[in-house]
Amino acid sequence: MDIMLQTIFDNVIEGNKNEVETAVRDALAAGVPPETLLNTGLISAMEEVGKRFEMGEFYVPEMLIAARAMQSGLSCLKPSLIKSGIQAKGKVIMGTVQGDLHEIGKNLVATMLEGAGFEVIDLGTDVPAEKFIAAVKESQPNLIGMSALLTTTMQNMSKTIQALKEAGALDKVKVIVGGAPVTEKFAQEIGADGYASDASRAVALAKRLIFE
Ligand code: B12
Repeated sequence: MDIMLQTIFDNVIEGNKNEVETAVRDALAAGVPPETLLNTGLISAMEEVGKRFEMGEFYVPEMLIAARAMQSGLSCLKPSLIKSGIQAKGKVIMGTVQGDLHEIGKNLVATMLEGAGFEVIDLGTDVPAEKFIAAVKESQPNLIGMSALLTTTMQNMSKTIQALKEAGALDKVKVIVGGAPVTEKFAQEIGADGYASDASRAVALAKRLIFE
C-alpha cells in the first residue's frame, strides 16, 4: 500500500483524528484520487477495526474512537466527493433504523447521493418508523434509504416498511436498503425496492429507481 494511504489506514485504526485529517488533506493535495482515499484508506481501515473487534483485540471504545477518526477523514473528503454545481434530481430521506447507532455508511451514502445531485434529508440514527412516516408526509421524497449494521436491527427495516405501507406513505415513494449484514435476498423478502452493497452502487440504484 502507498505510504500516504498506509498513514491514513493506520491512524484511523489507532483513532488519531487529527493525524487522519492532516493525512487526508496531504494526500488530496498530492493528487491521490478521493475514491482511492475513501476505499483503500478509510473504508478498509474500518473493516480492519471490525475484524479486531471480532477477534476480541478491540472493544467498543476503540471502535468508537476509530469511527470518530474515520468521520473526520470523511468530512475532509466530502467537498472532493461532492462535485459542485449539479442540480438536484430528486429527494431522498436517509436514516439508520431504530435501535441502531451506526452512521458512517449511511453518511457516506448520503454524501455520494448529494454529490450526484440529490437533495438528502438525513434523519440520523435510531430512527423509529413513525419518524420515517412523518418525514415522508412532510417532505414528499422520491426515495427512502434505510441503513442497518446489526443483525438484530435488520428486522426493524421490515417493520418500518410495513408501517410505512400501512400509513399509505409508500404509494409514491420507493425504498432502498443497505448496511453490512443486509443482502439482496433480504431486501426482496422484506419488500424493499432495491439494495446496494456500497455508496456508489447506491447512487446508481437511486438513479435507476427514480428516473427509469
Ligand atoms: C464503527 C462501528 C461501531 C461504532 C459506530 C460509530 C458510528 N458513529 O457510526 C460504535 C462503537 C458506536 C459501534 C457500536 C456497536 N457495534 Co459496531 N461496528 C462498527 C464497525 C467497526 C464499522 C462500521 C462502519 O462504519 N463501517 C464502514 C462503513 C463505510 O461501511 P457500512 O456501514 O457497511 O456502509 C456501506 C455499505 O454497507 C452500504 N450502506 C450502508 N448503509 C446503507 C444504506 C443504503 C440505503 C444503501 C443502499 C447502502 C448502504 O454503503 C456503505 C458505504 O459503502 C463494524 C464492523 C464492520 N466491518 O462493519 C462494527 C459492527 C457492525 N458492530 C457490531 C456490534 C456487535 C456493535 C455493538 C452491539 C457492540 C456492543 N457490544 O455494544 C454496538 C451496537 C450499538 C448500536 N445500538 O448500534 C458488529 C455487528 C455484529 C452483527 N452481526 O450484528 C460489527 C459487525 C463488528 C463485528 N465484527 O462484530 N460500532
